[in-house]
Amino acid sequence: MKPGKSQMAGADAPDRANDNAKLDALEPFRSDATDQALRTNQGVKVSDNQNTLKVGARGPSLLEDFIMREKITHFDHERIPERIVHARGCAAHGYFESYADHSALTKAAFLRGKGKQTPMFVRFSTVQGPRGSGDTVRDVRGFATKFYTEEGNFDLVGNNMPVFFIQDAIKFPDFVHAVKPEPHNEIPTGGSAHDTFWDFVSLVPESAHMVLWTMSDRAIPKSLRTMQGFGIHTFRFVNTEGKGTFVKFHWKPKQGVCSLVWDEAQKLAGKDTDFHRRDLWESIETGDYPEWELGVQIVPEEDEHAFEFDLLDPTKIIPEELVPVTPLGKMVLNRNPDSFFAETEQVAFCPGHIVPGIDFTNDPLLQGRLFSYTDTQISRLGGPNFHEIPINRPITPHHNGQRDAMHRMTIDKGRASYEPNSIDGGWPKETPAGPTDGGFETYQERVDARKVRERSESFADHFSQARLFFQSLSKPEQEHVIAAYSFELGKVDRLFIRERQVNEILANIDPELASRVAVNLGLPKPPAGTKGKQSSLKASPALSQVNLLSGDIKTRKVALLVANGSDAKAVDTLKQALAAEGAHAKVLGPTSAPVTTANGKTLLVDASMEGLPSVAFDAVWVIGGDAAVQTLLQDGVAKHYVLEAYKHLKAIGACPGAKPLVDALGLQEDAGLVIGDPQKFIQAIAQHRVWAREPKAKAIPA
Ligand code: HDE
Repeated sequence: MKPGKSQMAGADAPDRANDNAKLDALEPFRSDATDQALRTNQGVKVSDNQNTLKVGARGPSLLEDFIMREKITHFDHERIPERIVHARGCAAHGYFESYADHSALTKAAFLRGKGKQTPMFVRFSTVQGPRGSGDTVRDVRGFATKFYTEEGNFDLVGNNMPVFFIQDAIKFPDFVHAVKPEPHNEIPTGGSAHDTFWDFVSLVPESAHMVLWTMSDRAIPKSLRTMQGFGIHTFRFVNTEGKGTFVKFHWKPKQGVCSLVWDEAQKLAGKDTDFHRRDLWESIETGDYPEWELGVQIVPEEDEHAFEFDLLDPTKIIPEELVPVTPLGKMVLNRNPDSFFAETEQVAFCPGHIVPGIDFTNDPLLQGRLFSYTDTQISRLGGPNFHEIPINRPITPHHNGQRDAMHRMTIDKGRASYEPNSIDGGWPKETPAGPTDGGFETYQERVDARKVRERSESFADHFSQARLFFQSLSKPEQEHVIAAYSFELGKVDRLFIRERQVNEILANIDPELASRVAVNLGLPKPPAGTKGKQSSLKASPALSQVNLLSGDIKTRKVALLVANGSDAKAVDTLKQALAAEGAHAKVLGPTSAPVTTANGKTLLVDASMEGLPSVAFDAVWVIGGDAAVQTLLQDGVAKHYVLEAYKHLKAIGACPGAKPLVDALGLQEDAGLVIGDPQKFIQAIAQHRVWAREPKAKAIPA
């Protein structure tokens, strides 16, 4: 379940075989069938796993065949209900390492010590679609992390966007019913471009900010490795002296933050439904362990009311320009699960899983979540003992008086399942709260008010931060937002819903956004918005992805296009130049068959161009060689390959000898289309996209 010590000790070239052996010893529940006999669940060795017991070779099957019945019965029950939301996901093991002793902030043991490591399991997900839906749909991504700390499990169950659609948990079933596929025909799968979603959000202005995030490039991440993660709610740290501090959690990817372009995302949903999970899996297998830095925005309790928004309102961020993110440590994902079902599917996160040193606030969305997650596991995982499933077990011992129920796995010794007791010596006993290593003690916040069903006045501003977000985006990012609203609302059948979203929501966010979307939908000019509250910041540069690139090309994937007659030396040169920067090149031919190079040698290819389309890569380079270029010029797939990479604003390189192909496609050199200059090509890849090309690229057929 958790990485063994050796694996946690560092991400550098681990001795995998050795690590696995140690892990097996640590985790006896991980089953390895090597050298083992095939047996029934009762331990009986099986002599024939091919044939049912019958009366004669052609006769009827016998009910007494307990081997066949056990096997089929188990099979009949293999599926469990998928998650109500976040059903599609993938996960990895790793560790967290604290940068320093943070005990002035929190008494949580996993944050008290420089270099202290804690095993982790992390599950990424989409929200709307079922388990088998595509990875690259426009959606929020779940970013659920479990820290197996020595004081118990801490789950930070966040998303890749820093705010949420609603302010109060009681609205969650309404929101989810609206965004899920429509009830009569179960369409659409995986997306929000349909009437019920836009009906709801156009009637609920508190959703304006989050909907803007989902219409931004953040909703189509390039990779799970290039997403930020956010705890969203304001939480509380409690230090060794019992002092509380408000915190907002942030995960910042070392790989930088970047996204797909919309056409690419849509094509990938068909060409590689598993694009994101494959990328995560392969990165870990290759040793390109993804890393994120965990940080917090720290707000002293005295400053609770110092902001122009309410810290308890989950539709608001604290702009990083007002409160910077203080780094606490890093997370490294370095091991893939052995069993998707046993680990990724059965893992049960809950925002209520906290440890001493961390506490909640009164955010009404968070408060509802504290109830919902445990409750849902009871039906999804079949009872209240889901904490005994290996992936969910804390690494600490856990003894208490809870007994029995479905699927109990622990065999409790002793007679007393109650407390206090004198029969078992009073064990297990409470631990008094303390500065460190104490029992959990809730932060003693003073609350003095009437019981009401009310929304705080301080939650009433729904547009100022949506506006701040839109105005903080670069021009291309803004264009994508306009295009996304136009696309989604264009799929809404009821015209009054389109109009309401534009006139009552977008017009209050930004006049240009509203009028451009109105034009695209053929709607009348929207009214002037009510403006409402303005953010005191003009822009928050920390919100734009163009400011969040890693600056290098590590782990980027580059396609080298070859054919018979390609220049073998150019292949080697490119491969070496890219490898030196930590990128990965794949050689692609017209088919999967090896090609013969210009000097008559056999060159193996990694795949055909159809097998690994350009959408699967960050950049493309066309290798020179007269005969090869002539072949590629006759090959529609090859030409489409380069054109599509151009359309998707990717770096494209070509050997001087391959320029005729670039010319024949009518493409001109630009900051990202380079002839014969690998270094310039590498710089272009580091920029992620050639944004200046976007207006021109629109003319390329999709
Ligand atoms: Fe969730 N959410 N949620 N959610 N959520 C679930 O729990 C819920 C919310 C998030 O990889 C469910 O185990 C309510 C915000 C993630 O296993 C369920 C409310 C955020 C995951 C549930 C919210 C999230 C879930 C479904 C409003 C970001 C996937 C299965 C009060 C901070 C965890 C499950 C995984 C999953 C309820 C709102 C993130 C039904 C009631 C806000 C990442 O319990």
